[in-house]
Amino acid sequence: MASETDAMRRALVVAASPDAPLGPNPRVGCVLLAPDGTVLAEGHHRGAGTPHAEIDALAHAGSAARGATAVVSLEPCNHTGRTGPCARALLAAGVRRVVYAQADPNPVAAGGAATLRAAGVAVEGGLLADEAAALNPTWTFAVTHGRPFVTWKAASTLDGRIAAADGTSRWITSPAARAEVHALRSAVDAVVVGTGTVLEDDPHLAVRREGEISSGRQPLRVVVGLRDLPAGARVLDDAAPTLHLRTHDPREVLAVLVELDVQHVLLEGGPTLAAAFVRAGLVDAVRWYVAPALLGAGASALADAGMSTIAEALRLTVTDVALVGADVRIDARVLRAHEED
Ligand code: AOF
Ligand code: ZN
Repeated sequence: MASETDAMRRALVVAASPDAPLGPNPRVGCVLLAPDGTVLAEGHHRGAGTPHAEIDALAHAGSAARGATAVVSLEPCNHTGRTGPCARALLAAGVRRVVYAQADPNPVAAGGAATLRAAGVAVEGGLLADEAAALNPTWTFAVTHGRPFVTWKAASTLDGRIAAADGTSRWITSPAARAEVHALRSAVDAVVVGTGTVLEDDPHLAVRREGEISSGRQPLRVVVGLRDLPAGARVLDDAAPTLHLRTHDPREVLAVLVELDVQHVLLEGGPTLAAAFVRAGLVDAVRWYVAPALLGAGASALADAGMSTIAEALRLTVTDVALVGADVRIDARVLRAHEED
């Protein structure tokens, strides 16, 4: 016997099964309960193009699904995309009640709750909705805002310098911090730098583990700017796909990327590119490594972003602080007016 809340907790756990990849689709779980509260079946989604969680659970339940309650972490879809629509499949299986957590923010897929209600199914939404959204934070952000979530990563000295006066910048932070950045890259969908960074530093931007190119997830490498890239640039090798966007407009960059299913961007560019994103209001979070070192002169992490008086400072909320090797890691969020409550 499981309560609907217990079943939803279980749906959230199975949604995050190890075989549910980070990718363009949300991670979704489903538990089917018999009228007496017995668990009939569980199911989860395993990535774009595979059956949705509801279909997976229905396949396991077979005819026992008749009269059941479906507990799903996302509102059942109403569209025929790569698969679906799940609302129709639940009806066809004879499910009588549907409890979902997060309403589907995807305009293409939304409307399943209304379809089910219109067909006489009892539908309840919102149970553990925040937990469900937290399972797919960047998917939720990207489909709600129509653009990827942007995390700006920077590494500086205590006095905010990213290079010395003579331009030397290798290595400000310790190996432990640099290893973490590779793990962060493998968790995002795209890494973005400017042409200036490619021309000056010739970064590789691929995910490496212990010096070797990782065989796991590699983000799309994106270079932004009008200048041509040198033919031998390391970013052009075949370790990961690379895209050169000949624009300086962060909005345009994100518009192209969201169409390519990029939901989380890691901005690793220099001070000019960072300033363009800050100026456009398109930095959502900051991952900062502070090395306990002082330079006193040299480039600062952020170029002029259009603020000239203290009241205009971009204020962040720190979400986490940790020591990484010899350095301090700070994670912070940019809270927009409507998010502050
Ligand atoms: C999933 N898994 O279990 C559910 C989803 O590309 P498609 O056709 O598979 O559709 C993806 C959309 O379907 C997704 O963005 C979400 O709005 C909805 N529900 N998606 O990937 C699932 N239930
Ligand atoms: Zn579906």
